[in-house]
Amino acid sequence: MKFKNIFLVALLVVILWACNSDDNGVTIEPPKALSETVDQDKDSIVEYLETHFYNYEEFQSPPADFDYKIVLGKIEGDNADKTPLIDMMETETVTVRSEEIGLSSGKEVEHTYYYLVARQGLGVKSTSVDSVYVRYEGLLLDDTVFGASSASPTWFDAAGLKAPGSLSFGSLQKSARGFSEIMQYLKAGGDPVVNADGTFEIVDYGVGLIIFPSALGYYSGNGPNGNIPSYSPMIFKIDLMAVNEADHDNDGVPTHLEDLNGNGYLFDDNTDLKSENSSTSIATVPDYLDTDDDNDGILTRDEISDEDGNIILPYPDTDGDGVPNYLDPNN
Ligand SMILES: [Ca+2]
Ligand SMILES: [Ca+2]
Ligand SMILES: [Ca+2]
Ligand SMILES: [Ca+2]
Repeated sequence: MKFKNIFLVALLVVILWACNSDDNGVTIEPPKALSETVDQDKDSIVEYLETHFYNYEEFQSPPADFDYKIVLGKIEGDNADKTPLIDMMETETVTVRSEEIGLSSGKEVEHTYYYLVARQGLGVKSTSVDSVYVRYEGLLLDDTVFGASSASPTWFDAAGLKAPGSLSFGSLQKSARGFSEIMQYLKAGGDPVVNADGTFEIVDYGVGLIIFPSALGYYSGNGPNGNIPSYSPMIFKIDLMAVNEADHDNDGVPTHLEDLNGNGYLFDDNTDLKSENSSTSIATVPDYLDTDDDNDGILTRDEISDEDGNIILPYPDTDGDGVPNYLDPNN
């Protein structure tokens, strides 16, 4: 319960801060409706996909010195006969709730993103909610690069990047949700290769590209560096070097298994939502951050462990109703 309390205090601080910031004399325009931006974004993304290609020939028949970097180009001139991205990318649809972008209208709007696996990778498969070690480059649809990792990869919390709200969710910084979605289609690199000088490198890592609408990005916001125009669809090139399975609340249930409805989104899985809503608290805690998922007063970890602290698999279900004890307040 201690973790939950800390989390609630953090959220309260954020909300108070948010209220204050409305008070500085600047008129804050309400964000546009999702139904307005979704079609605009789709049109501009499709136009991009019809007029651009990537260096698929190099990925198909890699030259000896190929660096496995995705290069995007326009279909014109010498490249007029290239196959456009629209014929090479896969699509997936996710639901965006208006609350996630700071609107309280209770709308849910389907959004489509486009992705491409240029190289699968030879290591472990990722999910879109684990800890990922990546290199990236982010672009706008006018091909401007707005940000990139250095040559060295960076660890990201793919789950936290999907946090809703225009500010943040608890201590989680709101980021581009679409950035995390590509991870589930890629695998990490193989075992690191140790060089003669003792340094090591990761080879055979996954390489992917994702293009998504602004509601999966910063929407009406401008990104962490303030250099992204409002309502920008975004493009990310991703090298997935390594993956660590996450258990954010350390309750013994891996984070990807706390996505109970299996939609890759963790903020709509909250087993004890009813009791959290009926408490005096203003905040709710999704399962992946909740150490007592069913709020029966027994920690999740204690409900899935034996006397020696080992996790019991499958998770115990004493009354055999198909709901494991840690999600069953009656058990
Ligand atoms: Ca979910
Ligand atoms: Ca909860
Ligand atoms: Ca939990
Ligand atoms: Ca419990």
